[in-house]
Amino acid sequence: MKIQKDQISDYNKKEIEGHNENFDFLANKLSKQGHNVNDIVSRLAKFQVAIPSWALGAGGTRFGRFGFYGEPSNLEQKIDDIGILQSLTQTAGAVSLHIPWDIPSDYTAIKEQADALNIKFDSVNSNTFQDQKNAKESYKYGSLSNTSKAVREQAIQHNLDVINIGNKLGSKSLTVWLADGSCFPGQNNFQTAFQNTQDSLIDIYKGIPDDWSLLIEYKPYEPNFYSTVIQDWGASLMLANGCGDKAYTLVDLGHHLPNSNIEQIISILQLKGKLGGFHFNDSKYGDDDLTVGSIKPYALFLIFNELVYGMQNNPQNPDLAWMIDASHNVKDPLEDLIQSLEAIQEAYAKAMLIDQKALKAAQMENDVVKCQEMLQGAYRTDVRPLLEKARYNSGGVLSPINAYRNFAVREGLIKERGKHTVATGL
Ligand code: RM4
Ligand code: MN
Ligand code: MN
Repeated sequence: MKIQKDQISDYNKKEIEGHNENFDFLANKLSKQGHNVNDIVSRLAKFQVAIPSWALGAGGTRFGRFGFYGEPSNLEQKIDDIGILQSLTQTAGAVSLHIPWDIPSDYTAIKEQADALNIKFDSVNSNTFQDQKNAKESYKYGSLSNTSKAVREQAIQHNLDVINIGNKLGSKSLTVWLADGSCFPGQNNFQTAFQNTQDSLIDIYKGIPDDWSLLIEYKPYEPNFYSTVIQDWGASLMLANGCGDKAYTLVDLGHHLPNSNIEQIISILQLKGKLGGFHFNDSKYGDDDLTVGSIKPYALFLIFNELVYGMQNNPQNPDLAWMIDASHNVKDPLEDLIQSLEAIQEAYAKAMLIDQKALKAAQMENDVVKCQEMLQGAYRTDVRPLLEKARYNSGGVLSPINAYRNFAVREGLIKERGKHTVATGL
């Protein structure tokens, strides 16, 4: 199913008047405050977020999985779904593949399909947290950290294979997330597990092409509940430094213990030129993988404040790999992704309203109240007309969720694919 250009322009006609009114009012106000509104809108239009190939079906929990009708059952259909997101939002210009869940069968065909939909191949993700059919060795007791050399070698080889696949598609980074760790005290020797992981990552790093990055993701617990080998950003940074210049830390918003100051972590990683990628989601307790901005929108805004500061002041970082990493049971995955994309853009737009120079001046004077007023002033601004304008200028729709429902996209997908399809993934 494809959304046609004239469907979009017909739809926008219904909403353009209301949009223009809201936009003019806001643009006028912001210009008076000294903001360059056109610049903000064009930055928003450029900001593209990768969609993970595993988020297009219904997510499961360890207690069950409730399917969603019309799910994509192969990679081509997943790319089609991202094409729908891209037509509506003009923000979902990339896909991030998880291997082996989504190995292309015909590389040329899949590249052509993605090109036609204006979708790039972002970071490729390896998977050594599940055993694959017919695999010789098992990852039950870890992969890159395993006490067995044969297991480590199999896991290293898998990562090298993933680089190879990404290379054929035009990806520029490999993301490694490990489930390695232990469930019980005494099960592992922490030092041996860490050292094995470092050595394995160095072997993988040797296979990273010159214009690629190796992104190392951390997570404090789950599926191992006593210890995780790469438990936090410090461990990830140490491992990245141990590999070399092309290795970076990847921050997943859900991978922190409650109340961690994520924006501070991001800020320091940027200062050191070691922030390589980002997984957006939201959570109340752990790695809940909920819709971005659904629980803690102010925290998301504070994170973007640091990211905007970093974009302006820390050229030592590579272009970040932005990705949504969320999936769950209760929403239509495409509507959910639209909401996440909107929340990301909203936080970004608000962060761009902070006058960084004035903030710095207030900080120099230790004017704590003024600093807070500046942050919260930006946060309280309803920036949605700016997002609409960015989408509209790029050929998207003014209100993606409404348009999605108005075009009866899910119904169309069910007609095309049937009800009981199941997507690959968790
Ligand atoms: C992990 C982590 C990884 C993702 C898997 C599916 O918790 O967030 O990034 O690849 O889940
Ligand atoms: Mn993640
Ligand atoms: Mn996660």
